[in-house]
Amino acid sequence: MELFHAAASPFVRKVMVTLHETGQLDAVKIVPASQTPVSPDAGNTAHNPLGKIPTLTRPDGPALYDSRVICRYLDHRGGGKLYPEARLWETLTLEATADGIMDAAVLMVYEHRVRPSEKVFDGWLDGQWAKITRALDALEGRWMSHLSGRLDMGQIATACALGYLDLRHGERNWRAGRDGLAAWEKRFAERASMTATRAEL
Ligand SMILES: N[C@@H](CCC(=O)N[C@@H](CS)C(=O)NCC(=O)O)C(=O)O
Repeated sequence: MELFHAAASPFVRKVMVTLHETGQLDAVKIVPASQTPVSPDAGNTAHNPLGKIPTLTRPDGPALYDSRVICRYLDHRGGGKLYPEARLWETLTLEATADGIMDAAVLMVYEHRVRPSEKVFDGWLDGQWAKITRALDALEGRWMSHLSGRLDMGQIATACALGYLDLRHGERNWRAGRDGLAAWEKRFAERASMTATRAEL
């Protein structure tokens, strides 16, 4: 299998952490890909019409995307422990919450990197950050017990989302007033799967 990859992408990191945690790193060849909405990667779009990463090609079927599909596929292939039946809907909702943080955080980066500076819309940036703060407050207020349970995909996605906030929006200090989430992230970041996939500024 081939994984279209960029180290800084939090969505790609979800896949990489899943490969680590399920012992399948050797099953995947990394293919570097770099794109934005206005400059797609031709190799990637040949498999994924949306032009986003991660994309996973397979010898026995069409390419898979997006990160939620790929992670679920890899978990199924690797033994099926990361989406426990007993708390499936909670796990999927937590993963969706984390993915939503990533979506908003990535769009904020594109707003500065991709849009011409005279067209940057501060109100829209504020709206994206407001989504992130509401989601972080929900994590701190409602999800700590789930986060502290057995490893699942919701936890992996949350850790990747928080890691991306540190990477790209560190100055906004997401930890302020969220001691429980900050302490959880500190512990989770020590996992070998997380240290092996950390991107540098
Ligand atoms: N929902 C997708 C989001 C993936 C995504 O937004 N990836 C970014 C990189 S972090 C990308 O490829 N952006 C290029 C684009 O939007 O055209 C997933 O979970 O995989």
